[in-house]
Amino acid sequence: MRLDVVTIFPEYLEPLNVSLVGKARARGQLNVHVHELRTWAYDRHNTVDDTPYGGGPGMVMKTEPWGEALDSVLADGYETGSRAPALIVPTPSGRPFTQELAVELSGRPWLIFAPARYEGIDRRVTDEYAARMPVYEVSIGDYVLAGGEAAVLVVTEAVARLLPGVLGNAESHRDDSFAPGAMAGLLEGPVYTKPPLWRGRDIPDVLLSGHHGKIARWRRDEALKRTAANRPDLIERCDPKGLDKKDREM
Ligand code: 6GU
Repeated sequence: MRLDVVTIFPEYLEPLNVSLVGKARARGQLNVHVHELRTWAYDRHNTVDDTPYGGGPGMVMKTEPWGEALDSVLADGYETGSRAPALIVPTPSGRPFTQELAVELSGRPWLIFAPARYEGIDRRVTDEYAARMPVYEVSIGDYVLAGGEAAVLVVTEAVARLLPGVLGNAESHRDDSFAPGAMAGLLEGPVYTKPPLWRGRDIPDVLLSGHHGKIARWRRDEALKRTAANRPDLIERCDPKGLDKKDREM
């Protein structure tokens, strides 16, 4: 997969060199290019923003630098054989970024991120590229960040770990909170490892029982309790057919 990020703060994307994403890059599973938007500014002050039409506070990112930047990134990608780009525009006004969307994006060969600072990018930029490729406006939650760069890191990590061969153990996706499967729609419950006794705290006996059926039942009950406590909205939305008799007794 090829990833391009166009930003006025390339340093903000340094974490893409680290950990899971960094390793995926080193292995050649992910081909990442970070570009400085100001490269495509056209005045001596490297201006990338201006005051909003219609008035109001804040600044709006200008059309021309974004247009030049995206055209250049697209030309480079096509020249080197990449195909089927999608543009990702992180914005608090976007659709919620979910595991389902992460799975969809992980199936695409080329993602171009356009994180904005200030009040956002002139609408004509997204309109222009939406005529040529899918454009995803995504929000990573109901709060406001100073810019979209942190969201690029979030989306990249969620997508990269789904790429074939990136996670060591393919099984590790299976029980992910939000993954489809037996625990669909439930948050993961607590986990434990050695030592068996720490500061007077032991671990639930069932985990030492060796009884796989009982362990699975216990994990499911813990997942239900945690979901009810932290995300009652997920319990409301859950398909009653996905609940067994013991679940309903919880
Ligand atoms: Cl993607 N960008 C910004 N600036 N704020 C956000 C966001 C994105 N998602 C939630 N808040």
